[in-house]
Amino acid sequence: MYGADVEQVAIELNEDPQKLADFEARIARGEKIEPGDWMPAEYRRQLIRMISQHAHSEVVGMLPEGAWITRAPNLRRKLILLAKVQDEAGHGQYLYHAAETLGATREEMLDALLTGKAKYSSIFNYPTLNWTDIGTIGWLVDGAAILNQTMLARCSYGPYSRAMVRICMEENFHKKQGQEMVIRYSQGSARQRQMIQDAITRWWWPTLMMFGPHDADSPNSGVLIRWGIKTRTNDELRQDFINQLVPDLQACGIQLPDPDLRYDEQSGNWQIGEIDWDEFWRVIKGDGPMNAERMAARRKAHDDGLWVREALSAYAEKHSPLN
Ligand code: FAQ
Repeated sequence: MYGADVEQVAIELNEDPQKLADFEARIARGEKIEPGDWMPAEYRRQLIRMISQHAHSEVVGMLPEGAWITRAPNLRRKLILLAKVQDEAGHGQYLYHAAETLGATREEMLDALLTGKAKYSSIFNYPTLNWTDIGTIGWLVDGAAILNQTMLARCSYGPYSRAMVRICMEENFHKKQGQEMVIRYSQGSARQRQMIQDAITRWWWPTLMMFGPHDADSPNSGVLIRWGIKTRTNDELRQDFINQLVPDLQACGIQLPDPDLRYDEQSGNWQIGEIDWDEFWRVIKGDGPMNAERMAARRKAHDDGLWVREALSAYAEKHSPLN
């Protein structure tokens, strides 16, 4: 449907054809769509879905790394990790604000997360088993997130695009600190080399899944690309990531857990074996190694924060000019 002409799409979506044509012309001119502007209901729905899921991912994403703050091997590493986890909380806040500009309330979004209606990134349902997982998350997971978010920084919706600019700057620092750790441990003692190899072996495939299903199995890509929310597809971004990471990890002496990995001279791409899509769908449907634990942690944080929300509401009411 999203390959069809504007008249046809307007009929399918029950939108005014002229308004839809004007909206699409603005996007084609590279203009940003702002909160008060006319937009199709489906554009609003897709953005709320994607931005709120993105916000949830940032917040749930604090958990795997947060678990290691008290176990960092030295003060420098602890300070870096603290700052990184705190940045992720900030990213969650910018993103919830961006979704609020579309009419979603914070309560609705949190309710959707806590009742399991909204998704968050599959990657955060895997455990962090040893300290080198922290460097691996930085280089691989933040690295993958940056590729996707650099694209989103150019998206057609103004508030999302602007939030992404700042988030990408911070994620770049996250990626660099992770890369520095992986390189250092890959040149370290036999134990450190074994630990970093183990971490990369565990995180490699789940990181590739972060980009989402193959394009042919991605129901949302058509509309997202038509309206300039995504400008690259899941498979294109995943391939860029593979092409960047494979030579760099191999240069560290790290083996990737893919017997089918090979360089294709003709396309200039590193080709991988088949991703375990059954695992991917299981994880996003709630049956990954850490789903239950992550949701329990978020529910507990929400319950523990009740007194703060109540205090803020009471303060706001007391100081309201209407009182
Ligand atoms: N996990 O039709 P598509 C980070 C769902 S931030 C879970 O291809 P779409 C920072 C998808 O929602 C990481 N679900 O979907 C950090 C859809 O289901 P729905 C998060 C996934 O939207 C680092 C269904 O599958 N980044 O890591 C996943 O076109 C370190 C069909 O898929 C963002 O959220 C997945 N991996 O493309 C924090 C960026 N993939 O909703 C802490 C914004 C797909 O229809 C530490 N989002 N699904 O029920 C996006 O760019 C897109 O939404 C994609 C998916 C690319 C994730």
